[in-house]
Amino acid sequence: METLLDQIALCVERGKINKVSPFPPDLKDKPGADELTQQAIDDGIALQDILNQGLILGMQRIGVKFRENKVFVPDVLMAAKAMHTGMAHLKPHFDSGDIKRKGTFVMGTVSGDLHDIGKNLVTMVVEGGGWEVIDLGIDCATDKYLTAISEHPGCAVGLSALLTTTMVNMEKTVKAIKEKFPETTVLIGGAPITREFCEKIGADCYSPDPQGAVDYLNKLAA
Ligand code: B1M
Repeated sequence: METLLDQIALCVERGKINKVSPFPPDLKDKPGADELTQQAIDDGIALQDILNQGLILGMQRIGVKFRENKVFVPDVLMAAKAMHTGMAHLKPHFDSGDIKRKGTFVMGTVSGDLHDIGKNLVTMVVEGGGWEVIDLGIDCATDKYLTAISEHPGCAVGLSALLTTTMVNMEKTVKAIKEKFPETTVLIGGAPITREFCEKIGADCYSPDPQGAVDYLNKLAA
């Protein structure tokens, strides 16, 4: 029998936000991540299970499908919206320390680069994977990353670049991070980035897609 947690995972995966949401059409008039998460809390299901076996599982499934080109950007956006709606019910429990996140991930698009669609997808999928995400935005100078790292000790850092001309800024920022905070794990990505470039500039991980980034982070947290 389908459990409440299965239903929550399905709602996130399919982008079903709440009962009044008409999307997806085959789930019209059915409760969404909003109502089902509240119901799970009311039923006394462990909060960590609601997060891990409901919301995060759904987001992980959509991340894998996106990597395999089985779904597209709008599907990930809808899933993230459903995830956020459910997470809103858990937020007071995060604030009180009843549920723990896996760690903190600081993410930004590098200096001189204004592209943020890929960066936003990475932040959504990583957040959906159970991480607290600090989104530094676009056009991030090196100092912005360094300040964020000192404000969030132990965080992992992600950099995105979409222009061949801003790859040089990515290199400068990664080198500065590794010089000042050698223990900090640095992930990089973006259309022109390659594994060879990652090795050359001394970053720890290159992923071509958001799910690869969260898989790498999850291994670190395990
Ligand atoms: Co720009 N642009 N753009 N642009 N733009 C490209 C990147 C370009 C390839 C287009 C082209 O010429 N064919 C080209 C770059 C060429 C090059 O460098 N060799 C280009 C150019 C030249 C420019 C301008 C210079 C144009 C001009 O003004 N003359 C200018 C630069 C502005 C600046 O940044 N300083 C510019 C501006 C813009 C817009 C503002 C109009 C807009 C951006 C809007 C926005 O982001 N809010 C834009 C867009 C939309 C594009 C294209 C069309 C799409 C980029 C995109 O969002 N892709 C792009 C051409 C193309 O790709 N077809 C292009 C979808 C997104 C989901 O993919 O960001 O790769 P992506 O992210 C992926 C992965 O790479 C990965 O996960 C994501 C999901 O799979 N990923 C990570 C990304 N970061 C990661 C980090 C990780 C892990 C994975 O770990 C940390």
